[in-house]
Amino acid sequence: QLKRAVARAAVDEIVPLLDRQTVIGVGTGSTANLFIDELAAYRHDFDGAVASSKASADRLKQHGIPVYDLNGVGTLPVYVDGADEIDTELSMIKGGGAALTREKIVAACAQTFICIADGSKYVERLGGFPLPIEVIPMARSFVAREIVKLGGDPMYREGVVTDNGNQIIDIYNFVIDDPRSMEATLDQITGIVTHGIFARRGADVLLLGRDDGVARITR
Ligand code: DER
Repeated sequence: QLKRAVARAAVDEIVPLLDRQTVIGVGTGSTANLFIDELAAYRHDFDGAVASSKASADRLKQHGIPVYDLNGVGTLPVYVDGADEIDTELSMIKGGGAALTREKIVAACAQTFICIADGSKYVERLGGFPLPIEVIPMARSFVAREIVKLGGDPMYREGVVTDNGNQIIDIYNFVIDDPRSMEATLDQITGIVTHGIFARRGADVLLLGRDDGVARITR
């Protein structure tokens, strides 16, 4: 299965970075979950992990892997996470799992971001996947109006509350020709906590699962 192959490749990729004191950053989603499972099987040569969601923290703990608060650790050598889309510059759309804020925070603390994904996520241009944004609840309608001005179709992700107590809007029909520029534009909109464009801080390595094996792609 492609996802398990990239999850295993990610463990192989990080082994040279690990020693008994190492704490790594771990993402959220079905591919990240398989990475956690593969990591657990390898479990003897690193100290623990910082998780980008309660769900990932729980999975790590179930495997007996120590989970640390980000405030208790310094720079992480590596962050391993999936993506909803990733382009040829290794810019990503993330947030399908509503964990984008903590994912972006832990990624910001890591030296190397390793993205693990199956081939369907690799695109020429971002925007086919609706762009998730995390908003402060009272600002949801204001942000939606600002998104319409930018040409997107905002849809409130009903019934979802993030680990931070905020809400998610998904932006449909939103073509992102220049991810870095759109990242800066969205960063200006008051009420947006985090948007799902990871361009300024994109991935450093992509492990892409294809029928013929796992491709290792760098910028
Ligand atoms: O929500 C997220 O950012 C996840 O990383 C998501 O983008 C990838 O989830 P998947 O591995 O289940 O496709």
